[in-house]
Amino acid sequence: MSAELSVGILGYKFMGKAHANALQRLPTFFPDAPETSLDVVCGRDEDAASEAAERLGFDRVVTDWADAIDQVDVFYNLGPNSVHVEPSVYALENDVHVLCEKPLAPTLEGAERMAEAAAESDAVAATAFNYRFVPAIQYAKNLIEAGELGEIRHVRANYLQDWLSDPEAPWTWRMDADTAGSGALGDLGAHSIDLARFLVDDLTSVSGHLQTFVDERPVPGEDETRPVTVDDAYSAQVEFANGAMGTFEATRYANGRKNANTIEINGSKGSVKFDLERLNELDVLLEDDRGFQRVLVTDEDDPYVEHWWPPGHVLGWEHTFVHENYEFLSAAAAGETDYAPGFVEGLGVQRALDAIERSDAKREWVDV
Ligand code: 4PW
Repeated sequence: MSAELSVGILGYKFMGKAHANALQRLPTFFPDAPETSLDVVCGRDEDAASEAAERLGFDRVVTDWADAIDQVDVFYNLGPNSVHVEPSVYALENDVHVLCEKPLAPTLEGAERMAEAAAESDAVAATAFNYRFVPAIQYAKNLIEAGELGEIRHVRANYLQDWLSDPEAPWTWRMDADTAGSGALGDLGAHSIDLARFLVDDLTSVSGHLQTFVDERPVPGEDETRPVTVDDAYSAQVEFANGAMGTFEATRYANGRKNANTIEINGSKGSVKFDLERLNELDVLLEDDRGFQRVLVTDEDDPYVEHWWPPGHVLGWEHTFVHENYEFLSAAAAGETDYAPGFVEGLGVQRALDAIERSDAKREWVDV
């Protein structure tokens, strides 16, 4: 492998743009990050992929994912969930590093195959849980690990959006069970569950509830509708390994909520509250406080902040991807196969997603 890591991406829309932007920011803001060359975009539609390659700063295009993987050091799997398994396994079998978007796979079996391939590979596997890399979330983690909140008792995690509340909003692959696996549960709940596992502990049992509000949606540009075969919303009660209890919810129908990814953790000595829509802040209550104090997490000694701007010069959503890519590429260059969040963590979340669906189907508590 050359000193420069060549990168190939599968999927060049929303997540392609987010990761390409991150890769381009790294040399300026994280000069110790491994050097990369933006090599190849993979897509079945050659014209669309060529347009994306030019816009995102990649050199060339291939239409077959195996060809792309054969030619690069690092493979970014940013396509729909149904294309996460085979290309990621193929890359890991060929010792090509992989960063795969979440949820890891449409099914638990798929995620298990991916985690097995990662365990047997010399390459580094990452699951793209970008919200771990928000400075305020890392600040919360440091407080929890230092025992500042005491024994953790409650976790309350919501991820609320409203882009489907109009029943005429168009059908997309995210509404198809074969392509996506699940709906709001996997797309949004995966983030909440990962944050809870990162900050608190593993989930051991769950009571889940799923709901689909609109059963079919219009197909853009065609005079037909297609069925919605995933959940529009979920909620879950959760038991953690350390004895804490949790309540989780995600929906695409919370009118007025655009990207409200929130988590609140209450311990025996203190609490923290985070809201992605105010991602530079963390509400903190410590032992002697009478109320929450709003901490602006933009000081130079706050996680990742020294790479950016002076205090108060706030960061945005896209910076989470820069931090994530910095950590992943650094681990890839160093061959750190125990990188987290890896496929082990992706599988851990997938087990919880699967348990929530099983619980809903049985209408009873189940073990994760
Ligand atoms: O992180 C979120 C995703 O999981 C994003 O902000 C948008 O909603 C895109 O997919 C989901």
